Amino acid sequence: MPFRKDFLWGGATAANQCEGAYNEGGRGLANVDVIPHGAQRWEIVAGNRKMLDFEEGYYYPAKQAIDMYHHYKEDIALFGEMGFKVYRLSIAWTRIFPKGDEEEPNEAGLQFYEDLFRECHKYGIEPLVTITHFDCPIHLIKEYGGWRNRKMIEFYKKLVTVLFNRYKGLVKYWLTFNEINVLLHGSFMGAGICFEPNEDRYQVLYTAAHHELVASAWATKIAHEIDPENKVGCMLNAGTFYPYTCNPKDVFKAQNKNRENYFFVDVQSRGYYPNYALKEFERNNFELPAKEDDLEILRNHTVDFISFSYYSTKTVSADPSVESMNNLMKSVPNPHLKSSEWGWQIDPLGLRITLNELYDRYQKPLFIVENGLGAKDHPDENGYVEDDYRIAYLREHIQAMKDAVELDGVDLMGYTVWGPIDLVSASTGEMSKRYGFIYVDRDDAGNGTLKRTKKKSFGWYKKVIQSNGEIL
Ligand code: BGP
Repeated sequence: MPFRKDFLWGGATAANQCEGAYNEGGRGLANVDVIPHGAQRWEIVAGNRKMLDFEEGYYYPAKQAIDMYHHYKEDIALFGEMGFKVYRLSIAWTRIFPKGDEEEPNEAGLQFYEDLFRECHKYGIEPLVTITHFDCPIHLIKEYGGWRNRKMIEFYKKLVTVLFNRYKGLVKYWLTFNEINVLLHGSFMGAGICFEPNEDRYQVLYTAAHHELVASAWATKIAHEIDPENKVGCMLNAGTFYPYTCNPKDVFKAQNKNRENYFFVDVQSRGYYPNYALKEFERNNFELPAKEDDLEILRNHTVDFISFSYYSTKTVSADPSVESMNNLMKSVPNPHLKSSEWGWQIDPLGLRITLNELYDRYQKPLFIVENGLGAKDHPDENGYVEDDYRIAYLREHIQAMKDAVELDGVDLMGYTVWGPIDLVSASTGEMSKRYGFIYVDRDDAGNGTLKRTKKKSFGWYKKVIQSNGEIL
């Protein structure tokens, strides 16, 4: 049997991509609410165009999303029916602290998640909670500049202390920051950063990174103090960079690109800044804004496990004439791989490679907390979707992870498919980029009944879980 008996099969969502109800239960406004669908989206996500409130003429998909705020009982029942062992979800910071710097938390928000966690436990589902999944209260951005400001560490510490106390006994798996490395690319979405004209972006980004890394270590410390049962993980947007050719220049470039990502986990898992990063800081005249006991906190409070999202590998070339595709991270199209309808390349063996790289490097349990295929679905008149393409994608990826466990000895705790129920896409704001086992009747402009319908993949994944990955 390749997988542990207690292997955590399930699915993953993020508050802003599914909850909706943006102004209910005393919730405040967050960066993720004011990122519209459409041509402007990427500029805003990246922090190049400031939009800190709703503006006329734009559609904001997070406002209603799939309205899970009001449908969570129905949705969790469906996850239970599939046999989920774990459900990864995120807390909307602004439900707990609507502005972010209040003295007291918002009871309605705390109660909402308590009810939701209790609902999970009814079905034997363990919640896995992402403390921040791309969300930052707008007030903290307007007032303090988001994660560029050291004060964010204190606000975050306050948030996590409230969460760990309130949900003691209900939640034991926590992730500190979703895809922490995304702050380098989607800086407004990842860290609430809007760039000022002509400022030194390197300084801003690595200052914010330091603040998040220290906040993450504090969270680990506080989690363990409040409940020694708590297990805290970091979360990386992973996918190994391949060299485009065997030219050593390409290989070296790939090594450097990998380090740009592993940098975060190096600190979170080993507890100190690696030499290659210190040298890079020096070359960029960047002085680490480490104060007080930062370095000690980092060293003494490393994560218990390493989680990551995996959609694809990336490819780099040292030759500037070789063109890249411009996704979240630039990548040269890999001629050996097919692509999804959104140009994301499909590489199941790359998952096995990534698992091995991470395990070799850190020797800590791994958790794949996102993987899946975003595709256009075509429901029949009853809303039923025959999504064999999605089943094929997942089957190949699960086989690759099985190989990593069975043949390579990687220690893997679990696997949560991204978007087990259709939800809003983070990169495009579309509904039509669907990942789910459950179809949601809603389109890119916000029309639809929100009715939930099981797709073909629903029954397939149920069998995968039932057989602990034996039947694919
Ligand atoms: C990851 C994010 C998720 C999710 C996923 C799929 O980067 O953590 O929030 O959305 O990617 O991406 P997309 O929604 O753009 O297809």
